[in-house]
Amino acid sequence: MILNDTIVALATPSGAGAVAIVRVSGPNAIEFVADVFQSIKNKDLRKQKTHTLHLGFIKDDAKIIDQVLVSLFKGTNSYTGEPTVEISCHGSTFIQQQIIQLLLRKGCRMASAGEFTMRSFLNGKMDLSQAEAVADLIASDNEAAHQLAMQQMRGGFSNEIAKLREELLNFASLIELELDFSEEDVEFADRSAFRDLVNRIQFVLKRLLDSFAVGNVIKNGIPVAIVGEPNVGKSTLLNALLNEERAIVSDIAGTTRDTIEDELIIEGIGFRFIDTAGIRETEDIVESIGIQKTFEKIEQAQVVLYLFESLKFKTQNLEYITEIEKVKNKYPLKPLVVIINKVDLLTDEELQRIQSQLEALEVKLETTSAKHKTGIEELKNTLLSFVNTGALRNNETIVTNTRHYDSLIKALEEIQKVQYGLDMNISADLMAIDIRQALYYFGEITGQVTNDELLGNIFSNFCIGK
Ligand SMILES: Nc1nc2c(ncn2[C@@H]2O[C@H](COP(=O)(O)OP(=O)(O)OP(=O)(O)O)[C@@H](O)[C@H]2O)c(=O)[nH]1
Ligand SMILES: [Mg+2]
Repeated sequence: MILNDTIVALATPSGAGAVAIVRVSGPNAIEFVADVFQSIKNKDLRKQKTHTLHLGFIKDDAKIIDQVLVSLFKGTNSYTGEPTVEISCHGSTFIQQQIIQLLLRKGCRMASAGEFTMRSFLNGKMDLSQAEAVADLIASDNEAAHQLAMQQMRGGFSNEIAKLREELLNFASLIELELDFSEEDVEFADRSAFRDLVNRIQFVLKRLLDSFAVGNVIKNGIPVAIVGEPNVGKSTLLNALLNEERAIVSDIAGTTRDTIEDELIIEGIGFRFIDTAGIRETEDIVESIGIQKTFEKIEQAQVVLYLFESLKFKTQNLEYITEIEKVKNKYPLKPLVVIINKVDLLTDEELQRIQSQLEALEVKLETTSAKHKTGIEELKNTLLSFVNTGALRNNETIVTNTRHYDSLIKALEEIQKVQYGLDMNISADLMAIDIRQALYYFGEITGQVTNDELLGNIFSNFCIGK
């Protein structure tokens, strides 16, 4: 990791805007900018206090490039933990490029993706999971995802891990001390207190691992597949949910051939609805490819909305009940909502009869008229009931990051080995190895244990300028 040079990048999105910010960070940030900056009050930037603003011109020798406002962050008082200057210029792409080119000629280097945040981490301004939360924060596009990223950035989850790691480290040193005195057969590490800690760690790790299901869902949205026979109103339902004419609707069976996806945020939770080709036997090659895709989408979905057409239920025979059961048995583990659509075509008596007949089935049942937009709000509430948002509301720590999840699993495996060792009364030297391993995985999360490859992976996912 090279930290001793000065980097520059555009911090605002590329393209034209009202203003743009060029960010410079590194040991020579202030000198390099001072060289090209002419204050309107003839101030020398090098002599100004930290956290001050200065109006002036960026000049390339005699040529004025732009009138700008410069913010100064001196010493370690900045996002990156090193001297930083932010130049707010007019947002033309030409001006942005001219300023960046000028600073590159002065000796800056173009920042790589995420390098500002990586420096922040390397300079101890934040731990690794907080740095990762910065990327999540920038990417968050709904209330819940935003709240999670914010919580992680404030250190919610790494504090907990860091504390447990500390306690475990204490025991590790005591047990290693025993090794030095192995001749004397002493126990420095109180085994019952240690047992206690190991239990507590397992409890916390399991809770964090469980929370990943929620975290993942919040971050990526919940995929919901809308499936059923042709013409039952799947595309009409998608449109009703989105409140927009997203998919083509017609009374011709087999209208939808490719899957159509769109996202809707319900009470802060993102749902990704997938309208699919109606399932039926068909000779049509294109349609059958679409149907094949429908089955794939069902596999990937976290919730399946299975639509039936109300007309099917008009007759008194109970054939449709077997059909619903078939669907239920086909995907026993998928949260399933059976929807009777086109209820506007039923009389009230018919609807009541059907509802009471279906009660025994123990499936989540909704009745809708996609065409007239009735039952849609109830359906949204049912969808929300699948998401355990309790943890979110209670401000519990939630894991959203796959890397953290992997490290937590490995840490849990190692801790279980330690537990086993305790139960089996194994020797201190063997136990010490397992504890060290567990400590390693804890450290991976907060960044106490890192390597260049890991850091490269994490920060390359950032945008340049962050
Ligand atoms: N009366 C009534 N008609 C509906 C309702 N929902 C959909 N329809 C009609 O049913 C026909 C089929 O609707 P689509 O939404 O295209 O059905 P689909 O399930 O997407 O059909 P495929 O894409 O062919 O599988 C259209 O003529 C819709 O206007 C409803 O709630 N009530
Ligand atoms: Mg359709």
